[in-house]
Amino acid sequence: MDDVHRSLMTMPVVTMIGGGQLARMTHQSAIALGQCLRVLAASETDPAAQVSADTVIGSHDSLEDLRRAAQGANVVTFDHEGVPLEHLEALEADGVAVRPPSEALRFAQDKLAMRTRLRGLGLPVPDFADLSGDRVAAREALLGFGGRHGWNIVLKAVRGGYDGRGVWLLDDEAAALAVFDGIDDETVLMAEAKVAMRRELSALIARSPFGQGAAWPVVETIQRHGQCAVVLAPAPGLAPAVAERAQQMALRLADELGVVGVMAMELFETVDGALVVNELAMRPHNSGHWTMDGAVTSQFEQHLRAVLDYPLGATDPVAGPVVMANVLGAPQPPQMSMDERVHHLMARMPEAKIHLYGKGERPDRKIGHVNIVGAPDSSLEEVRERAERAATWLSTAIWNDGWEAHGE
Ligand code: AIR
Repeated sequence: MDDVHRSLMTMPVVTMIGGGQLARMTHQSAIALGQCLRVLAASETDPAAQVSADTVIGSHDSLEDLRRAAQGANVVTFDHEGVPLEHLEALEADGVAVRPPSEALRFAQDKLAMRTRLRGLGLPVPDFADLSGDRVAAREALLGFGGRHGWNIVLKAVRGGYDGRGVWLLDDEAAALAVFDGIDDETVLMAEAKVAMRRELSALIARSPFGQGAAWPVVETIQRHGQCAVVLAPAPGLAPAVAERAQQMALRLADELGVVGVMAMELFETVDGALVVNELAMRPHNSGHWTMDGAVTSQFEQHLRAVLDYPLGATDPVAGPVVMANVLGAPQPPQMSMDERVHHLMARMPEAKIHLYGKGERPDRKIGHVNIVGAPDSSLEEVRERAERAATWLSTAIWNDGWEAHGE
């Protein structure tokens, strides 16, 4: 064996199930750490399959494909929550190191199990109702729950929803019943009380099997059309004691559940300043994309460190406030090619850090993001204006401040 192969053989192999943008960006960090992330992707054109030399084409729903992808890998981890729990348990029974383990991941896959467990641990959650099981009884439970909350409720699919899919914000009985009665037999629903909130926050942490924990500054997330559009890091005007409480809640939960890797705890800050847990994700998360340019250790590197049980990296911000703005597919993809849009953005905003995922432009689909890292004395408003201007340009080929390049 030659030297290169001998040295490669000592480096770990991490398999990520799913070939989306989260796997693609994890791959970037794997390269820096001397690894090649193996991905199980549905097709060769998936964002991560485009860049990984070690792609296994297959389905996360097939145990056989999962076993092929896990073969010889040090650990198996995830870019989405969609892998059936029984397959994860089968891999674990084979002796595969599944991280996060199925015991923890099931709480990120099943919102009803998550709510129940969180409440059991004494963490603040909105009031909720279990609408699983017998449809007639569940309909009765919905009527009772809706009535108690003045129909100020949300219906959620217990499994499978993300980026606004599988969530219905409702205001009256007729709308709630229309959703409930129209749902297919496979979808299990739950109901939650709407929280009177000031804003949404995210506490992003990482935990290693050794038990080391690390927390990035708590951020504010701004949602549009039910999905994250902009992230302000750190959350402006957040009382240090509240930020610390959010971090402690996330770290404690990760410990209690045995989470390994990056975990995002999405929170509501209520109008009276309390925190309520909304969702959990046990993987790199949109609310952590700012760390790629704005923190000493990015969430993608940290996820690899954590699943491989390396010591964790520093989570400090590198400069002033950071704003991340998602590039979302426009309602009508612009005539101008993405490449030309990139040229124009680079010409006008040389400081913009561009991250594109190699995805087709479908309306509202996350196809990339832009980070603007402010100077220590920058105002958040000014940094945010730049980030949103850049992301809107990449989405639509329109400058939202009316600017037009002259002399072309
Ligand atoms: N993802 C997973 N859960 C939430 C999100 N945003 C990422 C993963 C997944 C990709 O989004 O990287 O593979 C799927 O994106 P799309 O646009 O193809 O649905």
